[in-house]
Formats: sequence, C-alpha cells, structure tokens
Amino acid sequence: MVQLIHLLPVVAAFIGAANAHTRVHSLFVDGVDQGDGRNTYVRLPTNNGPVKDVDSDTIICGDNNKAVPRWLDVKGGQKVTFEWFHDNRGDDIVDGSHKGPVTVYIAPAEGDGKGKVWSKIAEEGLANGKWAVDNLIANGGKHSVVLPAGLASGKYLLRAEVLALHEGDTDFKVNPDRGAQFYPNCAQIQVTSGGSVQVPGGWAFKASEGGYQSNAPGILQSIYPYPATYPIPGPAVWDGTGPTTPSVPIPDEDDEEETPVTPSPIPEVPTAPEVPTTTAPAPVVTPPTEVIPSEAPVVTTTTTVARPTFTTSTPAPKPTVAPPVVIPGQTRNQCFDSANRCLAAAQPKNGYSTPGAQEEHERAKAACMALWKKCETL
Ligand SMILES: [Cu+2]
Repeated sequence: MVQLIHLLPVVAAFIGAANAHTRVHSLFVDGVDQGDGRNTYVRLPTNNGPVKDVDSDTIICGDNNKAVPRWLDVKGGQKVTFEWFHDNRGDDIVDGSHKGPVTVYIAPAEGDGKGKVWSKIAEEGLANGKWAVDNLIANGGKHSVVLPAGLASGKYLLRAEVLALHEGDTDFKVNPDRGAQFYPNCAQIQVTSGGSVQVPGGWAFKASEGGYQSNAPGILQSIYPYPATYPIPGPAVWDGTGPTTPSVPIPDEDDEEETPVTPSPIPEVPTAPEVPTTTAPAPVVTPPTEVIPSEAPVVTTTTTVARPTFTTSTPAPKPTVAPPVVIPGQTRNQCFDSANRCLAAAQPKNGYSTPGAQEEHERAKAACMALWKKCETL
C-alpha cells in the first residue's frame, strides 16, 4: 500500500529528479509513542513529495491540510518528538542527498495556519559539518522540541519542516525542475496545562504574505561546497516567553539529547584529493548571540566548519549510478524505487559548479529514465 502511495512522487521524479522523499509518521510526548499519527493527528500529505512553490497554500501544511480526528494532549514544557519516514516506519527516512535544515513552528489551530499566525520554536541547520537532515537520518527520523512552559491552553498546529537543498542552487521560479524542496507536515495538539503565554505569531509561510521567498538566502542556496555559514530561512526562534525578537539563532532542537549521534563518514561529500588551493581558509564564524540550552550536548552554529576546500578545477566526481536494469522478480513498485534511487544517485554531488557536471547529470539521469521506461512495462 505504501508502495502505491510512492507512485506519485515517482512521477515527480521524472520531472524534477526529486525522489526518496519523507513525511511525519508519529509523535512522542516526553518519549512516549502516541501511536500512528498518519491522518489521526498528523495532517499527512497525500504523498511524500516536496512542496517547491512557495506561492502555494501547500507550503503551510502540505497538500492535505484539513482537520483529522485526534488532538494530542500535551502540556507546556513537555518534549514533543517528531518521527519521519520515507516509505515505511524505521526505513531510510529520507535520501541522504536531501541535506538541509529542520525547523518546528507553532500556531493556534483555528484558521488552519493561514496568515501570519506562526512562530518558530526550534531550528537546526548546519553545524560541525553536519546538516540537520544528516542528524535526522542518524537519529532514526526523530527530532524533538520542548514546548514553551507557559503555553496557553487550546488547540495548536505543530508544523515540522524538512528543507532539502540538493537542488537549491537553482531558483524554482527560474527552473521549476529544480529548486529547494520543502516538506511541511502539521500535527494537531491540544495544550491542557492552562498557562498564559500566547503564541506571538507574525510569520506566514506564503511568499505573497512575506514568507519564504524562492530566491532568499538559505532557500536559493548552493550547498556544495558546504557554506561556511548557513542562514536558516524564516523568522528568529521565539524563546517561548515573549514577543519574537530578531536575529537570535537558537542552535538546536535537542534532537540528539537522548540518542547521541555517532559521528559517521559523510558519503555524500566527494573525497577530492588534497589539492593545493589559493582559496583563503574559511573564516571563523561568530554569530552575534550564542544561546546554548543547558543540557544539550549538542552542536552549535558557532563552530568553524573545517571541510575540504573544493576548487572549480577539481574534476566533478562521477556519480555512482545504480545499473539501470530490471532485477528479475522485481515488482513494478520495487522497480520504480530502484529508478528513484538511481535518480538520487545521479544528483551532482557538487552542484553544477564543476565543468561538465550538468552534462554528466543529464547523462546519468537518462540512464535512470531508461530503467523507468522498463519499469512501466512490468
Ligand atoms: Cu526528495
């Protein structure tokens, strides 16, 4: 059944080489699994494909933004954990190419998130050479946020967003085949603690309402080589006590708190040979304010990211493309999954910044699409 749902993004893959996407499966409250959230308390998008048009209503909560039966009982100060999945719970979560930030927003539920009603309560971007998505995958699809302690009683939407930047070097409005991929998923919660803190709001997602712009920093964003600093899109994080204040980066959403993430090699980064470069070393980055939550042993945005430096003279690494053949015994959907993985592997790991990268991508993509055609005959 899940495989059938996956057919839709597969079609999208044909157009935009977008694949191996993700959705929210369930939530945990203070570590307790609240049961399958899909269309019970999560307004589950109809498929796991991305939203790319920031002028669309779907940027708010995906393409299925209507009330579902259950409202999760939570109290201010409790920890809420989102769990994402690709096709099935506990699988690969999202393709490793989908690097980018993870954010969480909150708004009163009435109005279904339309207008400037949102406040950001957590964000994680790029730190110590790891993207939030890297950490999300390493953490089994889970990331957490602590709700503001004094949150007023009432119904709220909690909106978690994965933003994948593997095609973010191009403005979607310039080339709709590429562009940043947003994965907004909204969960329904009901706060019963009876506090007095109102969500200040002030943020709308739609471009026309002053929200995400397709050419804004952090959205129109080349990620190869990794930027020295990555500006997470959207407003500053609300501290949960007062009105939103400008430019206070909050370094983490404590998603590594209970499960320390084991550092692992980043296979997506091309291991270019040590090349002498005239490029100046990356500057030490010091954001204006550093707020480190007490208990989290976690990454901050302040560290210098020591990464191999790439120059435009470095040859583009050859993408490892799965052989475009139908494996005997494969079902039609397994075949489409293979075609999807093939397309993911065909993504230029260094963007189009190296000579011939675009041609190589087109060639690799064509091989995947040949497999695609064969899948259609199964
Ligand atoms: Cu995708």
